[in-house]
Amino acid sequence: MVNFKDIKGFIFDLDGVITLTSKYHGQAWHQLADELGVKWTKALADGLKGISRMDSLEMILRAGNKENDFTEEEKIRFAAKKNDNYLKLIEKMTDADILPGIPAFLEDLVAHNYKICLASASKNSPIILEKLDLAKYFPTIVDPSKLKKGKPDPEIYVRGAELLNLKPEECIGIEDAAAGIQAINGAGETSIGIGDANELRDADINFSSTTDMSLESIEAKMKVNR
Ligand code: B16
Ligand code: MG
Repeated sequence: MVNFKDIKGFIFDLDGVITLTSKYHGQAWHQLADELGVKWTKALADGLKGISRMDSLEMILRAGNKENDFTEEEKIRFAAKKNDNYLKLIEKMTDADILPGIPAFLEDLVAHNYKICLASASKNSPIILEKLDLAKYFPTIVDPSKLKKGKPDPEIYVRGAELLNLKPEECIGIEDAAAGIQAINGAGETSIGIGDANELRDADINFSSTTDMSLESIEAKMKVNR
């Protein structure tokens, strides 16, 4: 584990760390799965967390043994339809939808001159940050459409550190999904897992919720693990 004093930047996942969009993703995919005749299950809903839009569609089709039933064009149409529904569902999001502790944590990062970046698989993240009134904290956002591979591949976190002009070991990544923790670890950054510590056991540090996360609590946990 690196020394907390060497940390210069924080790279955030969006869904499950800053706000909860998974319920809206879930609703929109559920509707599409029903239309395609694929049985919707909790395992399927959980498996889609952190996964890109097209990879999510492939996962749903595989769950219904329909992976070979559609052309690329049809798949692109299905994904666009899901996204239209999703955009309608997130229309009413406001700063009340920010997870607890996040605004104070971001303020503290700014006050201590840490660099901040967003590493979300979501192409809709700039819209969501605007709705949450958090865009000012994120001058740097990794564009997921420019990436070759989605999480768990480390590419998105490698790119995040590059955009911040930092070495990976100077960065902390924060994630709520196992695929995301794998991506942070693969990038050579320090990983914080938010949520179930067993599910996220590969994280360097765990917090059960965003409420418990602060610069002080991170420093304390990093010291214990050294
Ligand atoms: P979009 P994250 C991810 O966000 C979601 O967890 C995942 O369910 C979604 O499919 C993905 O973004 C792509 O989202 O369709 O809006 O481009 O956890 O990486 O912030
Ligand atoms: Mg997430």
